[in-house]
Amino acid sequence: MKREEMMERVKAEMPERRWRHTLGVMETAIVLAERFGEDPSRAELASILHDVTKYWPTQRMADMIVDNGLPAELLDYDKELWHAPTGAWVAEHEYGVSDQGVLDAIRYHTSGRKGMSGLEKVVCLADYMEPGRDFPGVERIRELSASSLDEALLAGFDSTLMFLIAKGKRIFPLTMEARNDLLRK
Ligand code: DGI
Ligand code: FE
Ligand code: FE
Repeated sequence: MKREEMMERVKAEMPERRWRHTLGVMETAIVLAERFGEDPSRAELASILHDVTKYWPTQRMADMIVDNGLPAELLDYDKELWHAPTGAWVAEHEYGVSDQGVLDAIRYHTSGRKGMSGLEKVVCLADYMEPGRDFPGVERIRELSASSLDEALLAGFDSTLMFLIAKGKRIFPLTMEARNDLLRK
C-alpha cells in the first residue's frame, strides 16, 4: 500500500486532533531517527500507524486481543494500553506491513519493554515529545532528546509512571522493566 493511501485510511479512523498528533509524531520520529542512526522511513511508517486503533470501542480492542492471541494480561491493565498491540495487528493484517521491527515499534510504543530497539525508542520518544504535546516535563524531555535517546525516554517513562501513581492506577510490568533497563545504562 502506498503511504498516501495508508495515511488517508488512518486519518479516517480518528478525530482531527489525533491526526495532527500523528503528523507530529511522524515529523519528530524522522528527526530523531536521523539524529540517532535509525531508518527515517521505518520510523515514519511506524508513526503513521501507531495510534490507528486508538478510537476503537474498548470491546472491539478486547475482542481483537482475545481472538488473535495477543497478550491477554493486558486486559487486567488500563485500556489505554490496548491500542498498541491491536495497532500492530492491524498494521500487519490490514495495512500489509511485514517489517517486524516496525510492527514492534507500534506494539511497544505505549508500554515500552526491556531491551527496546533503537527504532522502538525513537517512536516511543517521538510520541512523548511531538510539537503538540504539552504536559509538565515535556520541555525537559525535548532538551534531553538533543543528546540522549535513553535519557529522554527515561524521563518520558518517569512522567507516565508518576502520572499513573498519582491517579492510583495499576502499572503494566513492561513499563517498569523498560524504565529499569534504561536506568542500568
Ligand atoms: O496514544 P497516545 O495518547 O499518543 O500515547 P500512549 O500510546 O503513550 O498512551 C499513553 C497512555 O497510556 C497514558 O495516558 C498513560 C496510559 N497508561 C496506562 N497504563 C500504562 C500507561 N502507559 C504506560 N507506559 N504504562 C502503563 O502501565
Ligand atoms: Fe498511543
Ligand atoms: Fe500517540
